[in-house]
Formats: sequence, structure tokens, C-alpha cells
Amino acid sequence: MQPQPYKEFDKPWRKIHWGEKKNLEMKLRRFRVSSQNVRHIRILVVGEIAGGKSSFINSVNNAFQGRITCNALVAAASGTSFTKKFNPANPSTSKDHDRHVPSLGDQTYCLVNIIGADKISRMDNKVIEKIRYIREKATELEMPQVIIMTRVDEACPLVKEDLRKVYTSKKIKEKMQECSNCLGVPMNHIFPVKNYHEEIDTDDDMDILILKALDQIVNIANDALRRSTSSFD
Ligand SMILES: Nc1nc2c(ncn2[C@@H]2O[C@H](COP(=O)(O)OP(=O)(O)OP(=O)(O)O)[C@@H](O)[C@H]2O)c(=O)[nH]1
Ligand SMILES: [Mg+2]
Repeated sequence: MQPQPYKEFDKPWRKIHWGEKKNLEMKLRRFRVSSQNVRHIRILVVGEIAGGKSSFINSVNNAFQGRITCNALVAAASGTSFTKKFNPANPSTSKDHDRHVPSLGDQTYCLVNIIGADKISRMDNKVIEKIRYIREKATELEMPQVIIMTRVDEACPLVKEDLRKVYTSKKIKEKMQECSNCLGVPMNHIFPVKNYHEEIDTDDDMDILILKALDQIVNIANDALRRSTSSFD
């Protein structure tokens, strides 16, 4: 019998301060947009059907609220597209599409691709082409891009058992590399998370990964906003 290859690195390859949820949460609550003329930073969330987009949005909300919320309706595990309208409180209108030069506040400052860690290897070529196309358009607009790799628990049993193994699991790193190769996004813009999906209470370790991903997104988006404000000056 062949010896089993080691499934874990000796040390985590990315540092995570697991006990620091409160600090991270406070930092995010204190976050300020870099331009006085912009109230909110818009980010665009895209991804394959059932990749976990709605779940990620809910998970961010859960982490802040300290309880399970469900503003974005999540699909039961099926193969069909579930979310038909994204933000019912603030839907885009035909007027939005007619605007040729959006104001700073109407522009999007980060493209967030949501990909299921257990789905990346089986992703349809057509879907990959679509995601790449969106990415190219975002690059033309100098919009930075990140990948939120969801469903890490489904991709690696070690991580399912203990989320703190997310950066020692070889499987997870392999999946992140696959995402990076497939979509051309560098590893330092890829963030693995486990979304809330069956839990009835929040969990600090899940929250840390979710808030860390959000922290990176808002900082990357804020830097992009700063760049475009300075080019407006
Ligand atoms: N185990 C596990 N399941 C997850 C995770 N994230 C999402 N799910 C499940 O995956 C399924 C799809 O999640 P959704 O959030 O509805 O995905 P979506 O990208 O919004 O899908 P559409 O709206 O159809 O495009 C649901 O059954 C979720 O409960 C995760 O991190 N781990
Ligand atoms: Mg959805």
C-alpha cells in the first residue's frame, strides 16, 4: 500500500489571530470611506449559481449582529439559480444603465467573485468564460478583484472538523491555487470562508474568516476609490 501523503502543513501559511474577533469587528465598524463625496463604497458580487453569494452576504451580517439573519434568501442545495433580484431595497433601474459617466459614488470599486471550494474543479467552461469576461471588463475599468472561496468545509474534512486548519490544510491551498490559475487572481486576493448554512448560533472562528475577508475587500475598494478621486483632482 502507498503511504498517504501528508494532508497538513506543519505551520499555517497565512497568519490569523483567532482570538481577535472583537478588534476586527471594531476596526470595521470604525472604517471610513476615503472620499468625503462618497457615502457608500459599492462592490459587485458575482459567481456561479449556488456558489454561496447570498450566504456570504448573510454571513457578514450575522458576524456583525451576533445572530443568524437571512436578509438574502439562500437556496436549498439544488442546481437552479435562486436569487432573482439582488438588493430589493435598492434595485438597479433602467436609469442606472443610461448613465454614461457615473458619479464617484455610483461607481463600483471592487469585483468580488464567490466560488465554492468544492465546485471549482467541476465548474462549467461557459461559466468560467463568463467570469473571465466580467474580470476583463473590470480590469479595463481598473477595478480590483478578489475571490471569496466559500464552502471550505465541503472541500476538506480536516477543515470541516476544525476551521482553524484552513491555512494548514493542503487541500484548501490547492483549491485556492486552482481558483487563482483559473481566473488569474493572485493568491493574496483570495480569501477562504465558511458561510453560515446550518448553524443556529454564530461562531467566532467563522466570523474571523468572514470579517477578515470583508476587511480586505473594503480596504482594496477604498484604495481604488482613492486612486480614482486623485485622478479626478
Ligand atoms: N457547507 C456549506 N454550505 C454552504 C456554504 N455557503 C453556502 N452554502 C450552501 O450552498 C447553497 C447555495 O448557497 P447560496 O448562498 O444560495 O448561493 P448563491 O450563490 O446565492 O446562489 P444563486 O442565488 O442561485 O446564484 C446553499 O444550500 C447554502 O446553504 C459554506 O460555506 N459551507
Ligand atoms: Mg443567491
